[in-house]
Amino acid sequence: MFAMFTPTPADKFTFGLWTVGHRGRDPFGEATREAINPVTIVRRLAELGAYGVNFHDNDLVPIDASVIERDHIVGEFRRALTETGMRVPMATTNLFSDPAFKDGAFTSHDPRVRGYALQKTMQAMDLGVELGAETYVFWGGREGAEVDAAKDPMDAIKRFRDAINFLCEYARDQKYALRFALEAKPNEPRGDIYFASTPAYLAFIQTLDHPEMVGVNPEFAHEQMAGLNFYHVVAQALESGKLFHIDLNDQKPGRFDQDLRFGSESLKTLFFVVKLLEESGYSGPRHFDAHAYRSENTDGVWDFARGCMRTYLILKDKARQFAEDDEIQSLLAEIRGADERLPAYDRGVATHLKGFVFDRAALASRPLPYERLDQLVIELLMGVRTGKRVSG
Ligand code: DIG
Ligand code: MN
Ligand code: MN
Repeated sequence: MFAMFTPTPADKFTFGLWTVGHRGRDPFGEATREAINPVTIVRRLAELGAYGVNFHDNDLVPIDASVIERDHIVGEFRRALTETGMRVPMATTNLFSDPAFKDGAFTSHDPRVRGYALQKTMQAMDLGVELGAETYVFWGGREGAEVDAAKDPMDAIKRFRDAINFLCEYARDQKYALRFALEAKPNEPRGDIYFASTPAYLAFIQTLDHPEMVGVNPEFAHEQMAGLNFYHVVAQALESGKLFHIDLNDQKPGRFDQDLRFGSESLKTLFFVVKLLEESGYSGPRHFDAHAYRSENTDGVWDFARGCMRTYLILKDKARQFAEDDEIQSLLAEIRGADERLPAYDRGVATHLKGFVFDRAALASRPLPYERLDQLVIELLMGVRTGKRVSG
């Protein structure tokens, strides 16, 4: 049974260098773990069955590294990738740690900061492409405000649009086969972050010069912080063809961004997310943007990584059981009925519909056995149903 849930690269699980490399520092305490070298991370994740690693520019190359140091670091990293077969599906820029970005990067009032953010991103795009990245993520950790008197949110949106348009042109000019994925978050580290949720980005993308190049990278914890149903958010991104990447983790509602091990808190919602990803044919990486508890030692970091992948595979098998469960499927058929689509508009259809007499009482009296259905899902997730008809 254990072998069923052992990941392989075919599962396309990825981790950021910053996730398993997280040293446990938080706003109230220093690091509790030693740094783990990127080469070690590549090797250990490969041993665990991961598909790849992602990185911010400065996760790999320190911001003050010389050209010689950079080339050495990148060379060692590339060697580890080659030896292990690990990929780099996604890259991104750290536009949130350096104090220069204290009041934003792309949305800063200061055009010099905005220019530096573009420079840093172009260089990071070059590095990402050099190592094989096909998706480039933008998470605007500092693109926000504490004092709304100071920054016009409409100017912020315009500046962010100018930056993404500029970088799309850079990618086209360089002939990079990159797609961009925008990652939303409602707050933290800023009091409020612009584009607070994934739907906000889905609307924004339509206003860009090259909307076809840009999608979203929803993160469970961030949408949970915004009080949204992540399953619905991912469905909207998928339905609009804009789910270019996904950040999986877990989160308790109403807390700071916990970036918890996948499946450690929200099994039911994450079950539907895994079911959706697998049944929709989403072919992108399953990226765990999460980290071990601060209380863990380095061994615990690898327990964390193993747990993320194992829980995903267990939920994937639960989705199979759900699809094969006769009782669940017959309830779905009953609830959904014929599920036929209404005809598109023409004057005849509209006239007929306007004149039709609906029996409202009959509509209201239709049985909807959601209690039975949801109980079956709970029992499936709790392991007392195995997807086949069972007694009791
Ligand atoms: C935080 O959720 C952000 C950063 O870690 C990174 O820029 C992005 C990529 O997954 N997620
Ligand atoms: Mn997060
Ligand atoms: Mn993220």
